[in-house]
Amino acid sequence: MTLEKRKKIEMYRKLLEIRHFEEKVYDLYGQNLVPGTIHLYAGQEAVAVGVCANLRRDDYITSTHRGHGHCIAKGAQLNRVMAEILGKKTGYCKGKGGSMHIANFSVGMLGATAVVGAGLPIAAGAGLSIRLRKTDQVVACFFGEGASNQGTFHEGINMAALWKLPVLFVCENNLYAMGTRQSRVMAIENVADRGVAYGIPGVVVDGNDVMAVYEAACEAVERARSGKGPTLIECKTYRHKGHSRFDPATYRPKEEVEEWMKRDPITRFRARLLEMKTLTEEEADKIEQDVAAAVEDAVKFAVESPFPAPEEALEHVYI
Ligand SMILES: Cc1ncc(C[n+]2csc(CCOP(=O)(O)OP(=O)(O)O)c2C)c(N)n1
Repeated sequence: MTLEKRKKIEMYRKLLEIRHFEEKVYDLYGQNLVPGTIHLYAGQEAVAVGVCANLRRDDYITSTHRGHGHCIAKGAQLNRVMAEILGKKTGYCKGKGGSMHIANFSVGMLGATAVVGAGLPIAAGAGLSIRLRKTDQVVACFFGEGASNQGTFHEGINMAALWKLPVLFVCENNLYAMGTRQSRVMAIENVADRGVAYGIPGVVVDGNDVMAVYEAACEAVERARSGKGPTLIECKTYRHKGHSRFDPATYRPKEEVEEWMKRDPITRFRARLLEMKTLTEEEADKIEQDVAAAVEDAVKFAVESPFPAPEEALEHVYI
């Protein structure tokens, strides 16, 4: 299957948006402008971009604590995501969600969550709502390999499989859950192998190859939209930074980090686009410059936006 040129360029731009965005968030955190902590998505961009490039605006996603990239890939505006992370009133949740609880229903982003594994039953629930409303929407549910050891993984996938709900369960296997290597807590190498226990397809893809992710998700979306039920897609990937902003990630061997850095999803996709003559060097550079400028604008917008007033503290929240 070949991807048309426009789609590939759009995906390249989105990958860059997420990378530049995350680098800025890292810096802003260092300047003490970000409340709480942050979990950066740099290195894993091809997963969110490859999956979301198959989704319509009215499709849904559920996210994790590492959710900035999911939000941007699903079509959220950089300005308002950045403002939310900085706790500003102009953010998608009026500054009250922040990095780990950002949601934006207008683009189908059902929410980030600090509770590991919480997205799976939520995605099954959204899938059930689609079934009851008789639409042809789908849900993509992102989670880590650590989350796949939670009971919610079993509960969510089991019900979705039983009722053939239109859900893509997308495991982002970045090898570590905080500082714990997968091999210390799981007897199997591939989370996708667990699909068989629920009677659904489980596929492993190179999560640092945006086209491979796109193609796997394309098949899973077709399956979901046509009423055949969920697919479990495991994307093998790697985060560039530590688990959170506080984590220097010294538990990862230097050679392993170097090896994965060579497989950076953006460098690889750029090389492929040049090789396929989809873009020239100049065109690729221009896209990156435009993205860098858009991210700068988002920072300016967020920094200059006001905080919510103290008397608004209890508005728009569940109490
Ligand atoms: C229910 C629950 N248990 C434990 C934690 C603490 N915790 C936060 S992130 C994390 C690791 C999650 O790993 P994974 O699901 O692989 O996602 P990754 O951070 O690698 O993206 C843990 C254990 C939590 N937030 N929620």
